[in-house]
Amino acid sequence: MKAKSAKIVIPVLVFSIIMVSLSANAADAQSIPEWVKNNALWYGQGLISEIEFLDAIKFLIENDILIVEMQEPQPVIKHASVIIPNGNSEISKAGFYSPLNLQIQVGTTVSWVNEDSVLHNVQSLDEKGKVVDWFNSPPLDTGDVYEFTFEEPGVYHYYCSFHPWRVGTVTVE
Ligand SMILES: [Cu+2]
Repeated sequence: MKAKSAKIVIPVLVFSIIMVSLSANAADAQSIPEWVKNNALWYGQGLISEIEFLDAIKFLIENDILIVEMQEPQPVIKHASVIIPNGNSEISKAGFYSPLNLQIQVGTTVSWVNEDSVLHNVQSLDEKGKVVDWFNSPPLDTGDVYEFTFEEPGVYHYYCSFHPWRVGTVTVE
């Protein structure tokens, strides 16, 4: 008894999927062959096997009559960059880290990119402005990149030990 009711439910379910697809792809409405329509009926009546019935569905998918849209999960952005721009070595009202306060989610990898013509580094600072070994780059030449992944929320400050007036912030939420 149980098997019989399942047999009826499946064609109804499949046909409702086909209807949804057809409403979105009206141009394909005529392209469902009669034998496919009959297959569903016959399957519901127990005249053909499940494999034969599913073959009809497979036919619809393979011939792009039934469009199955796969939705890829949106990747969470887990990468961000800080540019060390030209003029960053100077004591000036320009040439700041860009962005000066980077806001990211936990688990984000940050790349510091030295786009200046001068060597820089990235040294993490504690709340008293003392260098701590949370994230510390070697000297970065022009074009060099230093990466660090932030796994804990917090407000992180850093500076360049060659140009200590340049202080930046990474806020991790
Ligand atoms: Cu520097």
